[in-house]
Amino acid sequence: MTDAAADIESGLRALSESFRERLAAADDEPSMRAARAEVLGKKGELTKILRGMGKVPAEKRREIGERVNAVKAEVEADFEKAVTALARRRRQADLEGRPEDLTLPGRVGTPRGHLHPLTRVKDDILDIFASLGFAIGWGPEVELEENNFTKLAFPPDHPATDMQDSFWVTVEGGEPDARVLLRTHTSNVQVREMMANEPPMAIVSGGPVYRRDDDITHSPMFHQIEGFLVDENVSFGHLKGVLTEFAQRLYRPDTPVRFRPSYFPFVEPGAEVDIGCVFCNAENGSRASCRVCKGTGWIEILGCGMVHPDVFEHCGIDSERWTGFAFGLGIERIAMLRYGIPDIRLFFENDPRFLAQF
Ligand code: 2U9
Repeated sequence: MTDAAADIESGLRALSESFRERLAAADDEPSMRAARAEVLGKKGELTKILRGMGKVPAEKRREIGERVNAVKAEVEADFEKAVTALARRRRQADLEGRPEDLTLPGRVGTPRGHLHPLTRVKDDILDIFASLGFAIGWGPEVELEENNFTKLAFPPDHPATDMQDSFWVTVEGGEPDARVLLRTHTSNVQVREMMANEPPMAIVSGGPVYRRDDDITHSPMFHQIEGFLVDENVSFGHLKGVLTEFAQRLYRPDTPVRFRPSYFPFVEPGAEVDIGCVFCNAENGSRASCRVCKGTGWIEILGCGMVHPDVFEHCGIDSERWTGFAFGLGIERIAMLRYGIPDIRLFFENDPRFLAQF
């Protein structure tokens, strides 16, 4: 072999050797690329070695040329192998070093929604009446004055009919003297049922009602449940029996229940229903300081009475033949008592910290 050819040959060997060492020492891909560029780059070591090519005799050039190509291919293959091995080592270290198993279910769990506390209380109350044989009725929230006040025998000067106490609605293109408002109670359901059907009937319904009130126990929109039962020979005794059963199913079978005379324009006689305070206990002396019953031992839960004969007549029912009782309650009040909620506005703010407690 000529000297020039031998020099190239030994240069190539040294180059392969030192490239392999540099690859082995490189611990990231950029240093591996740098090592490859030092060998194969335009100004790299191979270019320097090939400067001696001119001195190689013509008959040797082909052999040396093949050798050069083989070294180039070897460098490329070593480089690819090293890069792949590095990626595999990294992945392995990553897997072994990672404390979490990403396939495990989350610790917090998927948060699930639930019914609003008012919906739960409403459903519980309607379920009790449904189990006592009442059908569930429905009526619109935007109602004629006639179905909201007039047919219920509200005197024309009753404060609830004042502009201050109701939300009146202007109906564009409606009848010129049709007076329309957001219903102030769910009594429109009973009025509509009586206008459309013949007794006997026992119907209960619940939903939003609207009044111009706003403080910690009154909201301009709140929810009521009302019901009534109409048949022949219905007495105040039936009213007491049904509502006592209702209160004792809603609270406890031994809950004391009392009926106190009261006035509502659409019933006669009218009464309010109290239950024995479930928050205090007279025996252990805490009653006087009870904030819920204010020391009386009783809490009011609903109003009721025998349907006024005028109301029957306004709704096309013969008051000589049919009698009936009716009742009404505020769902928020029952829910505030049940869950100890101090401010009615909490129900409507949709604060998840409040709602998550039910
Ligand atoms: C018809 C005939 C009679 C429904 C009644 C009450 C007594 C009553 C209040 C409770 C608290 C409303 O939510 S509240 O402010 N309701 O006390 N409601 S009797 O009597 C009717 C209804 C419709 C045709």
